[in-house]
Amino acid sequence: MTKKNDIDQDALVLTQTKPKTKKPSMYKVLLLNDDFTPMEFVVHILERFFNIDHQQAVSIMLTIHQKGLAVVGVYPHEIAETKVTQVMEFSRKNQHPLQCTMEKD
Ligand code: TYC
Repeated sequence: MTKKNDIDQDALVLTQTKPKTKKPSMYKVLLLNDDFTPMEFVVHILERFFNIDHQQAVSIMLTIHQKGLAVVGVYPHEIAETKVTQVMEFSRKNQHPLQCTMEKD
């Protein structure tokens, strides 16, 4: 075949090697302060749903208590949504007004 045809095939290979995946957008999960949820309940939430050790959970809970809120994890959209749902459901069942939200990182 001609030289011209060889060049066309090289161009096709380059097109096919373009990356087909991209990193998912990440979302911050935030826990909000309130005047009623017991401190120990918030510590338990951080340990149970965010896999944070006891000492660090106490520290983060106190940060929320003092500053009003804290980021407690950063996850892809579906995982962040699951965390928010789990926290809201568990808080509601225990009759605490604890609020958990997510926002794009
Ligand atoms: N402010 C609550 C209290 O004094 C404790 C608390 C901490 C509540 C963190 C919510 O996300 C929270 N009992």
